[in-house]
Amino acid sequence: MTQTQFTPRVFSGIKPSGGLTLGNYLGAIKRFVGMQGQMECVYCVVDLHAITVWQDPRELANMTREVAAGYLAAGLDPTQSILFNQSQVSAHAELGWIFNCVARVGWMNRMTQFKDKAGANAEKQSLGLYAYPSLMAADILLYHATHVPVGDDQKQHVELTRDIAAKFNHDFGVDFFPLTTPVIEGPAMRIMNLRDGTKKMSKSGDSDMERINMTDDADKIAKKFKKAKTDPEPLPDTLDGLKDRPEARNLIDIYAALNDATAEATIAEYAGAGWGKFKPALADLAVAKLAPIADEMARLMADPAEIDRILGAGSEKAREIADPILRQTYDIVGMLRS
Ligand code: AQP
Repeated sequence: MTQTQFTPRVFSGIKPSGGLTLGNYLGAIKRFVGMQGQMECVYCVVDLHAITVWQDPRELANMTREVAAGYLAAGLDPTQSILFNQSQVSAHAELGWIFNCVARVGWMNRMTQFKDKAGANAEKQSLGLYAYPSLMAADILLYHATHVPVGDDQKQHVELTRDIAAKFNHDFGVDFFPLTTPVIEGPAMRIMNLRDGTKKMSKSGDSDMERINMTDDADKIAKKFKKAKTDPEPLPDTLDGLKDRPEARNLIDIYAALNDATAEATIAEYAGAGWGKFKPALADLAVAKLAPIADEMARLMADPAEIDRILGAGSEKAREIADPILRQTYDIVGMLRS
């Protein structure tokens, strides 16, 4: 069956589970801002996802504001895009429940992120952490979003979103939810940990030295890149030469993404250079790009009431799209509404 043409719309989100990292910036925020103006964009601070692992209630609201400040400081315009936090739009949780009843346990068992995060302690994890991909499907499909820009780590979850949409449409004999396209492109789709190039850079990683935070100052950024794990070899002249050098490849990808260049052009520019030349150049570039954003985040965070106002206004706009889609979903499923 060919699908209805859905109006192009972007949805994506970031969880307020810690300070924003360079991975969040390059893999998500910078690209979200780049899509603004191309089609309608809905961007969310997904606080319901954050509590799938323990969050201190005294910190959560502030972390939510900080993620919002990161979006705004990087160039997101709340008059052009919808910016809000998930828990202010209850339709997310409601559609999430419907999708818990559509998704199959076998599908969830295949989600590699749960296995990575839960490790040997799966039995002790929250049910929310296990089920979160179906809430993520609800986040996306509640807006009939056609495009979802994400980092590579979220690809499997967007594919699951398509499976949930297809099963819902099939089970109820409708053509109601779009088959969303994941938008995963550019050199920064998986920024790796600075101390171990085989692990993703994460907000909640053990050591602060393994990540660049969006709020790090110039000294910290320089120190972290200086201490970043590398190998004794100079840079080769093509990307093929970086095949078994994950840490080196990661630093090239970071440079390329910050510089709006390709990894190929970056390796050609630094062919033959040693780390003594490349790392300071990378640190200077990162400071030049991140410092103005960090300054703007600090300015915004000094006025939390204004951030709350922006998120409140964004939530109203989000509800205008989400509520009718939820109501139609209830009708399709057969829920009685008096
Ligand atoms: N290292 C990364 N490289 C590229 N993209 C990344 N993203 C996250 N880390 C990287 C992208 O940022 C968006 C928001 O992700 P999230 O914070 O909601 O969830 P996450 O991927 O689980 O992020 P973290 O930093 O690893 O959080 P914690 O440690 O709390 O679990 C997504 O588009 C993601 O792809």
